Amino acid sequence: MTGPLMAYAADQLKERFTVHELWKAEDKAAALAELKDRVRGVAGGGAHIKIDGALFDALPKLEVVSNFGVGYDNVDAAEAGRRGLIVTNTPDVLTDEVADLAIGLLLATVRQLPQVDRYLREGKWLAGAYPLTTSLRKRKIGIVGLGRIGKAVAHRLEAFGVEIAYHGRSRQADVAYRYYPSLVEMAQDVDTLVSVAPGGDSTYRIINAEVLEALGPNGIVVNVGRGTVIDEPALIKALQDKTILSAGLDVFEDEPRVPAELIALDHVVLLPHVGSASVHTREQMGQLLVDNLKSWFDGKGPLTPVVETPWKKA
Ligand code: NAP
Ligand code: 8YV
Repeated sequence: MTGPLMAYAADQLKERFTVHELWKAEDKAAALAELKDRVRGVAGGGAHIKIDGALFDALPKLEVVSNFGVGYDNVDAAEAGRRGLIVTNTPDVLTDEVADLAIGLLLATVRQLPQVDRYLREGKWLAGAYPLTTSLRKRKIGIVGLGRIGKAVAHRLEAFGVEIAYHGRSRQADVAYRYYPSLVEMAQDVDTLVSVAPGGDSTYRIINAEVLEALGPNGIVVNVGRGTVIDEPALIKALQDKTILSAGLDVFEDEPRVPAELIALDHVVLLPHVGSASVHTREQMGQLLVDNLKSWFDGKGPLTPVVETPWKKA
């Protein structure tokens, strides 16, 4: 294990395998040298230890990496593929939970729910009503990354009667929403961006100053994908200058460190990466992580390999 896992998953791993807890080792290089010829699987997740070529070099007997999370930007999956290793992730089991959170965060941002809550607690209601807020009514929503979670967000948004469009590298065959190959053009036509795109090089800071400017002064940005998808300094500047209206963020570029400039702004809603963080869904994710490893070491192949490391039954 490269980082701590919930007991629900860690206990199952310990029942079936000999588990080494790498993140607990004071001298990780020494721990890896000692484990060199024994480690055949890695259970990883979060940003604790990067799972990349250096780790693969250190563990020559490695066969499989089972990642806790559908996003695996913490794993160099392309390098794993080149070496014939398998990487698995936890798709689908968290889709509804994260989509629910995205809708909650969107509503919280538009209707300023945390700010309104603070207003009451601070006794300000006694002096007068909270100022009127902006509204979801008549908003046009552009989803960045219309994959499993993006589609679940769009499906929920249909019930709110808002216009929906999306941007990604390719048009999705199974939806009728308007597709924009250009993110800037979509930002010009909508007033709300909901990002559910993965991290990594291809999405690095694609929501940049130009996109934020195109979104305009009524613009709201919600991000439940990865923090690296947004140019954070550009977002902070747009919020400070009020060239966009507001933002609701569950993910940040350098978690768990959140820029003080963002925390200082009262017109943003900030969550500590809790999209999938319910007991139910984290257990489902933990189970899939464990089941991928069990299936692999039972000789049945991985259950949910990532695209960079496909697996075909021999
Ligand atoms: P998915 O089904 O693979 O969807 C990802 C979508 O992003 C696809 O529609 C893909 O479409 C699009 N995309 C990929 N690269 C892109 C690029 N360079 N530019 C624009 N769009 C791009 O994955 P998912 O299951 O929906 O999960 C999405 C992400 O959500 C994860 O990778 C993870 O980072 C994040 N997540 C966050 C939380 C949380 O707690 N906040 C929880 C779970 C997941 P194209 O291939 O057509 O571009
Ligand atoms: C997890 C996530 O919180 O699945 C993902 O991609 O971002 C979240 O569900 C995270 O992976 C746990 O480290």
